[in-house]
Amino acid sequence: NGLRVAIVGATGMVGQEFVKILTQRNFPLKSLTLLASDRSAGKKVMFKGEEIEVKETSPDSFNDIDLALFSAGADISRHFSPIAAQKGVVVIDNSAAFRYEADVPLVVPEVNIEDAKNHKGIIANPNCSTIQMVTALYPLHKVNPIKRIVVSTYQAVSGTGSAAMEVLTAQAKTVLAGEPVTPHIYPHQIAFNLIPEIDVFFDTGYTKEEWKMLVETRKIMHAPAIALSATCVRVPVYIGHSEAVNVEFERPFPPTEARAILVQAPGVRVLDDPTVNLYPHPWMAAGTDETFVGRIREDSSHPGGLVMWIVADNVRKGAALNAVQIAEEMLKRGWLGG
Ligand code: A2P
Ligand code: 11C
Repeated sequence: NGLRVAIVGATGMVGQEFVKILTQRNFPLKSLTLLASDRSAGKKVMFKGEEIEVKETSPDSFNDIDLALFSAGADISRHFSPIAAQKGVVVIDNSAAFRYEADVPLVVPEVNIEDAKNHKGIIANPNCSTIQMVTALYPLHKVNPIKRIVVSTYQAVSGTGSAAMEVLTAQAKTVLAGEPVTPHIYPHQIAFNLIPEIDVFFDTGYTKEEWKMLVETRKIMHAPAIALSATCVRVPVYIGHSEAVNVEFERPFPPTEARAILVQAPGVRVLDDPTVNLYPHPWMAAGTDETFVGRIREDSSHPGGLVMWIVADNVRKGAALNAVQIAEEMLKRGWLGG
């Protein structure tokens, strides 16, 4: 027993987190295949005290596989996911390639694991900023439907990949040395700065990252009428996305009631005591599995509205962990393997 699992993009940031999480959670494995580009073929990765050799991804890579976790970019997903699915592999894809297709479930286990049951071979893992927001908001939405969300994000450079983390370090050293920075990866300097641009701009003036938060939230929560306006900002933080979220419900929602619901909510941890400076922040959330919520208070501009601050590790809950949790929940329900 156990599954034959392949990781596509195993040398990348999310890919390496997949390997770590499968170990940490003792995921039931029959075999683990690590796939990347031809550049990485032959590299060795340690897994539970054993060396596994990375192989180049090819159609044949998926011949004896039950589950493939993809995080090698949308182009690789677009090319290889249908090939894998055709061979009977269940694909959980971390890219945006298939998220918005009607017959591809977009899943956050705490919200809509039931959607995964009717997959046609490919299940999509949502964008990191959406995952943590819906994890925290869905328990509230269930008891008092959300009408409108206004959210501002503070997103870590790891969302861009490992090269962007190196750019932040290099630029910080350059600034501290009093030298001028030449922007790289981002259109402006990211060290000691912030950049209100994530992904491409649309004609509406919103970026694709901001659009994703709207479209994905509606799809995951099965709430097509929710209105949402996002401003997504890159900040000089290595790991951990933060979000200031302003939510309007159908009925007034006293903060004490919301706090009591969130304390019980799966995957959520409330850290909210201003008297002792207790609230989540990215440095403490990095390396953890929960979605943290703090600063829960009534919206002073809208009676009955709530304001809160949501933080999670974007590489774990925002990517690799959420995908592994989908697989775990499907296994539990007998929807995967066997
Ligand atoms: P490689 O290391 O061989 O380039 P990140 O998100 O950190 O940038 O990582 C991207 C991941 O996608 C890496 O594991 C990378 O492998 C992988 N990748 C890039 N191009 C391809 C490709 N053509 N086929 C398979 N994997 C790829
Ligand atoms: C970021 N949210 O922080 C992005 C990374 O659609 O999966 C993930 C992009 C995506 O830059």
